Amino acid sequence: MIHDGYVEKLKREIRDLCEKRKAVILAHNYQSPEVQDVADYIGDSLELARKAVDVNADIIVFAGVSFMAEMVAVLNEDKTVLHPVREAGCPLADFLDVETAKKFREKYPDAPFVIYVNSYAKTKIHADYIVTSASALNLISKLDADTILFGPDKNLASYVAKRTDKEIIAVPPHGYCYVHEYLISRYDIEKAKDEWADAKILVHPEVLPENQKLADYVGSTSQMLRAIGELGGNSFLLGTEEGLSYRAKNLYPDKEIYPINPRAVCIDMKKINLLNIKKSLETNRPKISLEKNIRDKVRSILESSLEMIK
Ligand code: CIZ
Ligand code: SF4
Repeated sequence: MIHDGYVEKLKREIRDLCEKRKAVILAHNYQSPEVQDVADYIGDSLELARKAVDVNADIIVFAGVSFMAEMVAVLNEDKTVLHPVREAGCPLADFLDVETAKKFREKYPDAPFVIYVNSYAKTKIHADYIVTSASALNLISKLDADTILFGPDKNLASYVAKRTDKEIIAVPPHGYCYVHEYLISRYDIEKAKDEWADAKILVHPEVLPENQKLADYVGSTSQMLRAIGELGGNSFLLGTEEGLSYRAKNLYPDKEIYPINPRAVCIDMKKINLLNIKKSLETNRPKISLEKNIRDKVRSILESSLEMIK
């Protein structure tokens, strides 16, 4: 049987390896409790990519999915970026391939193309701007254009469209994250409301638009964490991947915080575990490597996008 002794031993071995190899572990908000516990920093994709620039380390171990590890590599040319499970991808990112991006660009040559960070570097280079769910609305509101191409999440596209006077064309029209679309369903939200009548409901903009309406607050993971502190009240239900609740509870130990659906699990996020983090540190692989022209292009798009939302 796997028991606490095993987990604690792995954590100690990982921390020793980090010290020996001058490595830091960055973990996404959706990682499991034990991975969050062993990490040096926890955050959303952009917070982690920026953190990696500041840290004094030779090696970054990235606990999250591959498009996020790519973003860390884009901003950290001089560091080795290890991603313990190469196959930890993102089914939402898979909706937007290079061919689809090119096809929409040809059809709407005058529309700026804003791409969600949940996409792969080889597709990002065909976009004009890169956003996260925390920055999409802010950046798009500032664009001097009436029609905007946005992908790959149709629900985030709808969230932005409702809050601007611009026409947002979803690229492709049907892209979604299965965790947010199917596992934070109307049923899950109504059931949670029934059980926790006084709790505030916070959901991610990747949930269906009609379900966003059932919430007290809609925002990205970093925005939800901030909102818990700002909204008032003592109990909160989080409508996103269940890992965020562990992080939120650590940040707000005095508040009651639960996932709307404890079974809202992203399989790819959870492919990362203590054993494969340890192995990655021991073997120095798998390494993220991006072609120089792709890395430079993504960095330039990202930097101009960050400049716009300052
Ligand atoms: O940008 C991120 O980290 C993702 C995928 C979600 C979020 O809302 O933070
Ligand atoms: Fe992709 Fe959804 Fe998993 Fe995030 S939770 S990595 S969007 S599949």
